[in-house]
Amino acid sequence: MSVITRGFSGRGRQGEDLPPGQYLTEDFPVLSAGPTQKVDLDQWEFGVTTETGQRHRWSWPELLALPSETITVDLHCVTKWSKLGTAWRGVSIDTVLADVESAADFVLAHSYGGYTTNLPLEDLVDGKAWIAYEYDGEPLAPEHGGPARLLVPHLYLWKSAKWVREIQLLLEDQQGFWESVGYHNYGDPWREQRYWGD
Ligand SMILES: Nc1nc2c(c(=O)[nH]1)N[C@H]1C(S)=C(S)[C@@H](COP(=O)(O)O)O[C@H]1N2
Ligand SMILES: [Mo]
Repeated sequence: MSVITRGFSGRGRQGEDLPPGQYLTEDFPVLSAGPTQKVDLDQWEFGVTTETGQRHRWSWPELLALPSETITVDLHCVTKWSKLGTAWRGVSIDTVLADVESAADFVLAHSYGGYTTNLPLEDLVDGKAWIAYEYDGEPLAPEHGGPARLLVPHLYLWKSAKWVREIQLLLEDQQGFWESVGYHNYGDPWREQRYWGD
């Protein structure tokens, strides 16, 4: 299956209409709060845990066996760079949630290395987010979150947790790493939601 996402807002993508305060970049900056994680694929595991403690787990071969999609999306970092038309392959969050029973409205995404970020569950479903493991036709490089990262392109890129390990489903919102130190809880680039109070 192939999905072309033109930007969740429906705007054109050729730079005529960048989110406010953003500039275009051609290269792909690396931004990490800590060291690049090196996760052995034999040990690697991705999980979904529900609010009742039900656990769903995928090994690396199990993740690769799930239906994947190619997606082309624009990236917007809160440090003001935007990169347009990036090409990825990954598994839709809809696919990993297909057999998960939950009444949750919120998610805390956890990464190898301890990074966390929070999102409303509705921002991960209906074709809006992926567990991405290829970039530009190649395995995702470790500095960009390989072997696999969350990709939520309609929000600022700090929501796209690199080295993603787990999606924790929650009945109540729980702030992640940047959200707890002053970054906006939601982070919509088109509304320039960079910091608390924006
Ligand atoms: N695990 C983890 N994920 C993370 C980060 C991080 O520090 N650790 N930084 C976030 C931020 S602030 C940005 S802008 C993007 C950067 O992704 P890139 O390095 O692939 O450009 O990753 C996000 N995901
Ligand atoms: Mo960022």
